[in-house]
Amino acid sequence: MTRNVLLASLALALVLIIGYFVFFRSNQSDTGNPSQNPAEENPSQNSVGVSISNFSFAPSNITVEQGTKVTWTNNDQAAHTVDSTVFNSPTLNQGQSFEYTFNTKGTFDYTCGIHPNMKGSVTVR
Ligand SMILES: [Cu+2]
Repeated sequence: MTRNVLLASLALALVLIIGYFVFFRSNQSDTGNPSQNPAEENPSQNSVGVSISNFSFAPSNITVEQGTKVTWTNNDQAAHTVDSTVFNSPTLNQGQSFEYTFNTKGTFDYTCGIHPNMKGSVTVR
């Protein structure tokens, strides 16, 4: 009788141990997934947004890694452009965007072609 109870206890312990390892392994594969996510997040880290609002670029001066795509979005009712010696946007009406990928290191100053007092820069390192 006590031997049967002992065997039942051992069987239960065995089931719990197996269950623990199955659970532990499934958790390990779960923790494996987040390590894949940073690689998937890298492309998004290589894109930066600049808002055009209140007749200014925000942020006006940014520093990005080589290969970063910068997207300017006009949030003003007034039309603006993004003009430099290496890139020129079309006229951006409210809600429209312009993007440029910076593959060359250096500092690129730009202005709005319609409002020359609006200034910004992108430093690529
Ligand atoms: Cu403007």
